[in-house]
Amino acid sequence: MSLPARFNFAEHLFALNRGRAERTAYIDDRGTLSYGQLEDRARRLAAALKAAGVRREERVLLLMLDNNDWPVSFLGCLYAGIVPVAVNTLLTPEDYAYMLDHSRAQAALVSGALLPTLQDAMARGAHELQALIVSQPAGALPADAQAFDDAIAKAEPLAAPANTASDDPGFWLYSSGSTGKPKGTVHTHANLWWTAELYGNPVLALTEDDVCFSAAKMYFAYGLGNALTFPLTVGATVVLMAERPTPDATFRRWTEHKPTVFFGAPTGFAGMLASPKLPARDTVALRMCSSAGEALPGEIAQRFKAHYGCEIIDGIGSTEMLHIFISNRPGDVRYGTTGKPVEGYDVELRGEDGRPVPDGEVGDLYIRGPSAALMYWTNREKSRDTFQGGWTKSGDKYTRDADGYFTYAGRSDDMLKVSGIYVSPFEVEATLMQHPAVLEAAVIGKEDAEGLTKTKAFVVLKDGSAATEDELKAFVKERLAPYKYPRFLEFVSELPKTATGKIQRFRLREREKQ
Ligand code: 3SK
Repeated sequence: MSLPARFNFAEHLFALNRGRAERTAYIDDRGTLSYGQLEDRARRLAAALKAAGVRREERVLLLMLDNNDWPVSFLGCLYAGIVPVAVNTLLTPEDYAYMLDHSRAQAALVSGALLPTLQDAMARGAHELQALIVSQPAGALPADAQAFDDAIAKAEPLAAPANTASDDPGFWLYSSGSTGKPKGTVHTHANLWWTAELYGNPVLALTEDDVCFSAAKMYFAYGLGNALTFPLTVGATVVLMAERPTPDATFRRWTEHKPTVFFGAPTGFAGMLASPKLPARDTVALRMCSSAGEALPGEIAQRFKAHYGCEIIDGIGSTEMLHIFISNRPGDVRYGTTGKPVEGYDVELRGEDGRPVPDGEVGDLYIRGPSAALMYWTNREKSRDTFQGGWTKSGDKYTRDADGYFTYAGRSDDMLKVSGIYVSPFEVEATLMQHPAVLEAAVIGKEDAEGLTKTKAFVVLKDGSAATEDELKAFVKERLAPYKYPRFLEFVSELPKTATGKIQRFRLREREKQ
């Protein structure tokens, strides 16, 4: 398996689907987009961006809800050799201000509903935006902005793709760490192809008759593969949903659009199984489900299978590796495990001495494979720590059994994964400490009754001050992305600390287990 030295992933997908111009590529809440329209609109957007002065290799912020304009934007940028920086739509103006400055984005593609947040970000700090293109504007546009549909209508399709190299930077995703700012993870055109070649095609084995639906949004590496790379590689149809993936919203798409393959995360599956509105088996068309983001408790997968007769294929991937590298396989699912390495990826579990650990022992997970990111942009220290001579450090701990199945054993750092999204305890603690009544705080992960991780905060109040649990939760919710607020909160008189004053979160974790 290899790629030519010159390779443009958008052109690769368009060429694969030129015989399917009339078939539906995407369905969103407003209508459908055929494969022919997808290519035409993406090439027009590519021309519009160039006309606006954006040059090859320059970055464009892509802050958009999942709808038909998202793949047009992403592929339009790639076609022009422009680098989309696809960002989480749930973040704060401060987060976007950092991303604009750090990526030096020259233009932004933004959903109308998110325009006020972006404008707030633009007012906060340095940015180099020359053009603002607004998808589905909610009202009158600012003088310097243009509507997405107008920009596309005015442009002629760009005649030819940028002559990109397979290893050229193709796009960025931001990845969060336990400390510091989010890291701009730079992926190549080839990396997208590799995830389809190694995981999408052989493991999922989608066909053009599949209808795919991903609860994970496309700005996540998981969602990008599920709703773009893998289905478009085989000419399948994708259902897109702009709203939050609540059980009700998901059920509506299951019964209206009849997806055959659903991509979710454990918290979502648990929520759906607990819902009194869970659709009956004969009202849906699911043939296979995928789960990632956090380890899937076996019991949830078994209850789902009993109800729908359909397997949930659990796997683990990362933003750095772009998609899944250890996975169960359809027809070979071992509940409670993440399965076996995907062919084409090498996986090692290393002990504290850096050497491989024997089966049954917990080790730090390292992966080697061709879809690894190039680097974290302008972050040499963290790039060196994560991308080590062909191997990528995942930050997860795993065990392998004698049959070769891998089982999740926690994170190597203090990071938490809540509903499949990384949360830094330090960020939540720092926010709690901005409250006038809070002296200090420590945040850990706590398993709920379903075995899924939620955030728990231990809070010490200042002498003579008062605050309620709800007040502090609301305080965090107002200041951070909503998924980061602590679901559990306990007031304590002091926090366990080392002699040098460092909070011992592991002691709090142990206490929770008792
Ligand atoms: O969280 C995961 O397991 C995952 C899977 C695919 C792509 C990206 C990620 C983070």
